[in-house]
Amino acid sequence: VNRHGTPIQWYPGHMAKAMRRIAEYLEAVDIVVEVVDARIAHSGRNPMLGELAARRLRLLVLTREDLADPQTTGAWIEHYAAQGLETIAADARSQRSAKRLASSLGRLAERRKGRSRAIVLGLPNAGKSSVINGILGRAAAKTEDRAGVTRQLQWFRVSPHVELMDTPGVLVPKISSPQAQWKLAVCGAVPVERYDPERVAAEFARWMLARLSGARAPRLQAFARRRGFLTRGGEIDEHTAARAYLRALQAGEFGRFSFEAPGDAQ
Ligand SMILES: Nc1nc2c(ncn2[C@@H]2O[C@H](COP(=O)(O)OP(=O)(O)OP(=O)(O)O)[C@@H](O)[C@H]2O)c(=O)[nH]1
Ligand SMILES: [Mg+2]
Repeated sequence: VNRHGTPIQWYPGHMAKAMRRIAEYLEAVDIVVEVVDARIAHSGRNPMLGELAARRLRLLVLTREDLADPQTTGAWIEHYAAQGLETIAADARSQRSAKRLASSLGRLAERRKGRSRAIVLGLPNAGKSSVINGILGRAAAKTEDRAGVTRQLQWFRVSPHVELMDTPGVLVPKISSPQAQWKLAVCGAVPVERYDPERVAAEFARWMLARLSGARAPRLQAFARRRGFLTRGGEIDEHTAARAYLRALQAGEFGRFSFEAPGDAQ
């Protein structure tokens, strides 16, 4: 939600075009690798994918396991496994995860005779390009800590038999629930200029205070005072403080948070 209280409307032209091209390529691939931030293992998925990726081999990668609550991530893996969806939790920057991802992809590819093509899909900033670099074992795809880095669809060769396509992150045309909106913003899927940090920080605080257990982040006011986010008049500069607060939350400085669990009403 932006500062005028209207819902985030983030579906720029390049994304609509990318979504159309992704749908075309989905026809030609055998394997779909869905990359989802483990902290939003429900809202971080693209609801259109079920239909678009039907009859393809599927792998769900829950990235940022290093920032998520480990127990909740385990519960998500069980939840999706029960639906027949192979799911792996990963820190996409680590070699250990890269090895596990490469072997899972290799196993899926072996189920196809001959060549296989895989496509990597997910929200902006979910870690798609990092997953690809891990599997390739080199920094071939550009990665950066902001949404909207990959702009083009691009093939990478993993082995003589396997090719992998990187794609730009796409959001659904309209983010449905207000709950999903702040979570996507906190997880970095929405570019910073598209939402009001004070509102998102307030939504996060409401969520955190309503639950009974789990990590506790400081209140925004306390954080702002401690870090010296003050205006010339000595008042708290809430806007700048809220941006820094969300960056710290996103980087794991307040502990590990999972914003959704399988049992929640979503
Ligand atoms: N802590 C942590 N950071 C990660 C992980 N995976 C990716 N990142 C970081 O998240 C940022 C985004 O990663 P990218 O691989 O560029 O994400 P993307 O999905 O390709 O993003 P777009 O191309 O913008 O859609 C980078 O700064 C990565 O280093 C992870 O598992 N844990
Ligand atoms: Mg990318």
